[in-house]
Amino acid sequence: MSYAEYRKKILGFIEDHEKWRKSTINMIASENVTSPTVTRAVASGFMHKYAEGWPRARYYQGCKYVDEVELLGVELFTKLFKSDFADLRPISGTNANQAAFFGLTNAGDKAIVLHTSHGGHISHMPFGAAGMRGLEVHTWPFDNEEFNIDVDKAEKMIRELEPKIVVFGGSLFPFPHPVKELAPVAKEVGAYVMYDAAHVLGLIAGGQFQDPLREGADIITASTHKTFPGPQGGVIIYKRFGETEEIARLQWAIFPGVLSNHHLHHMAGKALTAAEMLEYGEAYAKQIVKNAKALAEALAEEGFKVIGEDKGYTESHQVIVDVSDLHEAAGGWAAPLLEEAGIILNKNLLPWDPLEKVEKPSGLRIGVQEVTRVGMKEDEMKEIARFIKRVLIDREDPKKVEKDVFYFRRNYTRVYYSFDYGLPE
Ligand code: DSN
Repeated sequence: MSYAEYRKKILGFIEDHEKWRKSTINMIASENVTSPTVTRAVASGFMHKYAEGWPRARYYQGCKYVDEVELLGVELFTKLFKSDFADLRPISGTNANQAAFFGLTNAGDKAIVLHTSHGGHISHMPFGAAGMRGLEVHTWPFDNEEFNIDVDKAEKMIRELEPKIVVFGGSLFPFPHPVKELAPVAKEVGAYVMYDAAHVLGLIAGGQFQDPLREGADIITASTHKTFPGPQGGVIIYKRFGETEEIARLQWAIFPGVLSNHHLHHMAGKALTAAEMLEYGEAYAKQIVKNAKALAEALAEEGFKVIGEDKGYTESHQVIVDVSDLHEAAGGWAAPLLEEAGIILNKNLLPWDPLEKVEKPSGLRIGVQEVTRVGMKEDEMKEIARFIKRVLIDREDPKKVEKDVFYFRRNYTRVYYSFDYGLPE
């Protein structure tokens, strides 16, 4: 193949991907779509620039416009999250977590985090960023019935272990974590309280989940592309949580600790997304939660075992379904079959699954933040539940369902809750 043919092929795959994504129902709980405005920022000349360091105190020349954007971005984020500071430099959620662990702890310190099998993120684990920092990682006691951290046992654990840091938040996250109950206990033993808001940052921005900084968290780390509908990236948001030296140490951990140059085009995209969320975030987050509840109810009516019935199924963007009764390979069977039908979501371990079931876990994790952003509401959630039933319960040919998904999906071509298109009707 000539290099020109490589070019043609690569550009062709990108086009195919974009066309395909617009013809499918994307329900990966950790993804979203950016508005045309934000997409423009990411495809801008900011991608060709080095900055390093703080606005107006850079290690590189030529940053006069970049600096203005970053300062506006910091202003928008601190307003949105009512924080004292926001650092837009981390290039991913994991990068933000890495910086937080290096900035707040020393090797050998103890941490309490949510286990991945209970929905925690890999970067919190011994084999992830926390382990790379050399932390002694302990995991929160988990109440399967409540689908949440067990507060009484956790309180005891904090007092016994006296950790240096406790971490809330995770990837399977239907209900708010008990921050206001446990943060005071963590403070008693001198621990930092970190909240990984990667999944729920947009819900927090819209005032529809919990408010970690008001509930006792010192620092929020997050990615910027899930319910917060920005470009891929990370952010660290905090109040003045300690002495100037402690804050300086965190800032040092971000730069030059875990990154040199941040991605300036993504930084600009994050800044613009924060403006979108200040304008439309409340409406967006409200509709996400309404849609998640509507989808959960519709799936339960169609005969699925949806987690959390006695608690209203979910308070976030996530709906969790146990499909272990439907097939021996459970989620490992259901997720690829749904992909054939144009419905894209993840298989997921449920808290009671043994780790060996990682390829055939009991659960499906379904996120409604993207379908909400393209303008879908409660009625469309019922339609999506019917598509899922046709594939997984009625065992219809997924290719037949895919055709109907295609015709359904093509009505949703705009990215709402944005300055480009405003609110959906
Ligand atoms: N693990 C990813 C997810 O929740 O999908 C995020 O890093």
